[in-house]
Amino acid sequence: MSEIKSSELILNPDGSVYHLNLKPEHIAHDIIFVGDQNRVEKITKFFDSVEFSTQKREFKTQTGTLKGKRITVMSTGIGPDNIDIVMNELDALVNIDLETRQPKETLTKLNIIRIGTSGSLQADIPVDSFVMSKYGLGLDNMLRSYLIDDISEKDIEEVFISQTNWDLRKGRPYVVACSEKLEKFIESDQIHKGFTGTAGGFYGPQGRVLRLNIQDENLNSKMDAFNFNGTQMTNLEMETAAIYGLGKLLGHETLSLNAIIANRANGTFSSDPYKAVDELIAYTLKKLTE
Ligand code: R1P
Repeated sequence: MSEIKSSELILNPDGSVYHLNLKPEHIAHDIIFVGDQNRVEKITKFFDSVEFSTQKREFKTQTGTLKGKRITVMSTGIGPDNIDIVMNELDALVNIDLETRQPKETLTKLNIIRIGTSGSLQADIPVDSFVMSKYGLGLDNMLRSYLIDDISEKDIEEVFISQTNWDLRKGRPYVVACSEKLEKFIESDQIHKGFTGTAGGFYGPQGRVLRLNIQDENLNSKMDAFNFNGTQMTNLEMETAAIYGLGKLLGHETLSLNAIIANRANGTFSSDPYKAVDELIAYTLKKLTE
């Protein structure tokens, strides 16, 4: 195979990948994603040691060890466009030989868990609870740049498009499932299993109206009412479906966990959102190391 050109896989002068500033030896195979760069140290402060730390733009990475397990924690910033960068560059670190610029013959699978924040769409998933996304529903289109027919759940997509009367000029929603392996590892009766919508923006794309009219003012009530064989949409955020989609395409295990900090159904916001996130961090680290 011909080598991947330097305009396509961009490396910094020190050989690290362009946006993440990382070399292969800097990352563990167990990775935690967070959105907020200030959340990285809220996790690594529990580590027994931190061996590596770097940051470029919103992408802050620390790798260390907790109870003998090597873990990398990385902030992705906000949104599916950033997930495209993070997933492709992480994959390049393990599955492309950066010297020869050739894909490796033996592929490495990463385990990636997101610890995020999200707004619930259902009154019975209250603020301060946790949601593990069984499915990600991408409303953002980023993944549509790839060939996704083999990994997307077209039957659920069709029902969503029809029940919400989705205007396809906004692009075609896609649905991708989580890693069953990681789901079994992390699940418990402390965590809701959910169906998570991933929007390409925070305001209009999530049905929030400030000063601008939105294309479908009934979008949120239609999403609340969506029902696929008893499965309802639980929450909305901006990364999960993109992580699941690129994870499946590239061959990595991915799971997204969110602390619910707002409830869009009853208009409430957590009185202490940082506490909810801290509790989800503690829950996840315990599960990863027990
Ligand atoms: C929006 O405020 C951001 O918060 C949520 C959304 O997905 C989006 O990234 O997650 P994080 O707290 O993980 O960033």
